[in-house]
Amino acid sequence: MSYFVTDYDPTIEDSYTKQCVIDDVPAKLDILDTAGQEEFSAMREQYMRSGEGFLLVFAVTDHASFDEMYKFHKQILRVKDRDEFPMLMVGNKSDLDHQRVVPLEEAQQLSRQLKIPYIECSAKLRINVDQAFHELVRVVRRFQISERPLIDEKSKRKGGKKKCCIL
Ligand SMILES: Nc1nc2c(ncn2[C@@H]2O[C@H](COP(=O)(O)OP(=O)(O)OP(=O)(O)O)[C@@H](O)[C@H]2O)c(=O)[nH]1
Ligand SMILES: [Mg+2]
Repeated sequence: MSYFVTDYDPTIEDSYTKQCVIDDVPAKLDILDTAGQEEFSAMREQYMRSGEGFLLVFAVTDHASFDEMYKFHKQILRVKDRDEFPMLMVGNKSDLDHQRVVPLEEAQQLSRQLKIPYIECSAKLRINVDQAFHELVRVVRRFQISERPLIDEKSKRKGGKKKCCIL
């Protein structure tokens, strides 16, 4: 993941694993890089079902890619059947400032509307790439902690045996 590819080679589906320490807590990331092209959109709901957190990435030089953010966000919430879910919107290609067509303010406005954080990065210059992944892990962790009492309540209601959960 630490090299930059200059040719455009459309992704169908790639996966990576990475171990890192985020806020002093080790994390093992299973990263699924999915296709942006419409031809492969049939696979989207499948990976949305299994994902615990999502990076919604567009290019700040391509307004059409930004316009898709709203749709992906909505689709994830629908597939997850939730009002909110861990996601982070990422504006890539921040190095190409002279070709920028999505102003920072426009992206920040959508980020507020969708209630998901926004970060800009450059895969080419390796600016803010790790930060984007780390921030998503923080959002996932916060979400999963906030979900825990709900799970406990459910098992209490069922009147099941007390279980020891090692988390
Ligand atoms: N200048 C610049 N070019 C980039 C950056 N990130 C990607 N590119 C280039 O943009 C093109 C597309 O990059 P990809 O990573 O293949 O784009 P993608 O969104 O994964 O495309 P799909 O796999 O079809 O979804 C390639 O030519 C990359 O070299 C960046 O941060 N800065
Ligand atoms: Mg790709």
